[in-house]
Amino acid sequence: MNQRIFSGVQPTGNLHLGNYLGAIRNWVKLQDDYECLFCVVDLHAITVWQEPEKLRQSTRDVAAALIAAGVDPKEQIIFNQSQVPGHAELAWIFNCVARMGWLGRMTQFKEKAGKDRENASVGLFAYPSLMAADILLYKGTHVPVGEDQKQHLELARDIAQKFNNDFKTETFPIPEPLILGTSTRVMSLKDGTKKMSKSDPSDLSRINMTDDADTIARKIKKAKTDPDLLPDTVQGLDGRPEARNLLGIYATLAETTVDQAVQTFAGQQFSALKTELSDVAVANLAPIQDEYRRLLADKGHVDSVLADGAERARTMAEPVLREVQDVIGFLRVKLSRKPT
Ligand code: AQP
Repeated sequence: MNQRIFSGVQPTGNLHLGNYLGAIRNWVKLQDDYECLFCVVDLHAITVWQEPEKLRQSTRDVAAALIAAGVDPKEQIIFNQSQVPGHAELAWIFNCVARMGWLGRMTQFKEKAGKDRENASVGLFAYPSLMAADILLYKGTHVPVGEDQKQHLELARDIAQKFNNDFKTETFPIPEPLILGTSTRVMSLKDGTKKMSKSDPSDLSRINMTDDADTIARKIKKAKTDPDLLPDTVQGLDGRPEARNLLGIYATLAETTVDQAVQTFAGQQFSALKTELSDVAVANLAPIQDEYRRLLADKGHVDSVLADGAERARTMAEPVLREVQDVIGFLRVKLSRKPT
């Protein structure tokens, strides 16, 4: 069987350097070795409130950013999740396979729902069932996951296994995590212990993929530091989350190791690192931004890429859904009218 990857990104706002270095940049590399589905996961996004017009725009923006970063929409499939109804359909079936206790243990739900759990959407609770459906709808064999998504992938594996056991079938592969050595966890510029996030209320906490050179330089200049000079060993970064974060981002962008970056800036002030970091961030992002603007200016282009992707994804999903329906015992009736 082909090795098939499913990856998703939520259209919940501006993509930032964390999304790029932690995910998108790696996806671009994966397309050489795997058959990939890259999905703008709008069904996941609505587990918390989204303004309809912004959601539509963010969906286009995220798709454009993926293409601008180097995902090839002809070779791979780029689509938005809501346009392939099989995701929601299989997620429902998986809601009936997953156990309350399994979902109740998910730390992301606890974090995102916070103290106001009673007020969280049912969708936020059931989010991991949808994530399992995203992968298994295409019999995905591998999922590139960051630390924060490991628990959800475990759950997807448990769901696949329970489905296969309950129905005595081998319908679903048990998807494997693809831990990428190159992936980086990028932390907030305002707090080195919190991850850089689209939903952080402070725009100064993140570098958006669309920030211009001046904005990038200003945000890095304002980034939180500590009063000491930069250390001369990696061990010297212990207990210094901001220094670790800035050096980590620098190392990833400059395609070097953290060890090497520490050597480069040993004993220097943060300002020296910040200047270099701004330059390397701009050098990495500028070509992507040019292409991104060009794609969005070409009215209708991104929508046509998404339409093509959705059609191809539907074609792949249909036989899997039919197989699942047969296994479960749903009576499949012949429709005289083609569904839209
Ligand atoms: N700070 C980060 N460092 C490294 N990787 C990150 N990712 C997100 N933030 C960082 C990775 O980006 C991919 C897409 O993420 P997502 O948009 O689906 O959701 P998220 O992880 O919840 O990202 P945000 O920015 O924190 O969004 P909000 O604020 O809406 O929740 C994933 O592979 C993720 O690991």
